[in-house]
Amino acid sequence: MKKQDMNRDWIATARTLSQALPYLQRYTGATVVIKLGGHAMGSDEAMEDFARDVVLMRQVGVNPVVVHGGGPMINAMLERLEIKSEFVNGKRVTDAATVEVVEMVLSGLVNKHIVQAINRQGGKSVGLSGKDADLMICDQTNPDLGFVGTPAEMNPEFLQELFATDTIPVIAPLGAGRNGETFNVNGDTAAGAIAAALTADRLLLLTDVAGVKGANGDVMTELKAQQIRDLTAEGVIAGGMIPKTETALSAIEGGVRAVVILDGRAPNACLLELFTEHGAGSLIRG
Ligand code: X2W
Repeated sequence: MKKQDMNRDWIATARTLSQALPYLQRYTGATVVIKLGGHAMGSDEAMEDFARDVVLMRQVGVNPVVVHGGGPMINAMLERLEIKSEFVNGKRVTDAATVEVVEMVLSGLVNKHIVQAINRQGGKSVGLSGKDADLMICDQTNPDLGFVGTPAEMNPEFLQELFATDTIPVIAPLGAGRNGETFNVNGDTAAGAIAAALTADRLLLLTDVAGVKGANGDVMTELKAQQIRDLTAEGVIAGGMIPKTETALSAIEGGVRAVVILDGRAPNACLLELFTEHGAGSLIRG
């Protein structure tokens, strides 16, 4: 690169930082829950980029909370152990053997992978699940699904203590049952419940699609809750998008200010959404 062009590059970087000031000010002290789905977790480089974005958020005074999934990683381990698995309405039928694997993979492998990536970028991250400090007490969703839980009682107070010490919680979507059971919770559902319990300013649902598509196939950048209901009734919102939009609606009803559904594989997706005028994905408000 020519010296002159290189200078231009740095000038553009400085300009970008300067233009971010109002956004940085707006989000100081804000709580942002980020759901990182298994399908949005790409290469090691992509994880490094995600971790850097989260550490930057913490650095500028945001309280980021990462809630993760890991469906594909659970599938891979179940296959290695030759345990068959099926989904009913987007939820894994979870017997006693399966829930052990789910907990080992999510709380162990996936959770620690994310924690380590954040710490390598200079953050201070701790890994938890919904069991820690009774964060997410669950009831059984439906006897036909086995150990699948629905969040019933949330105890998020201890997360405030972590925020006060600049600690970034990374949470696996498992919950404790009232009789000592372990429940497997859909990652989106867990993220929505945690965001509502914290009355978060933003819930970012990082997926592998660009956002909610309208009737013409284009991504809708802003939607009201009522539009989601209408588009779902019309069949425009369908398939795998339904659990995401349902999570968005219940999070908003639970007091979350806005929910964004966005492509987590896009570079710096979280920063683009929070700190630029451009935004990313579909922003949903009440
Ligand atoms: C999910 C939990 C992981 C998850 C499962 O067992 O796959 C249920 O289905 P993604 O990557 O976000 O899909 N739990 C009840 O949600 O992972």
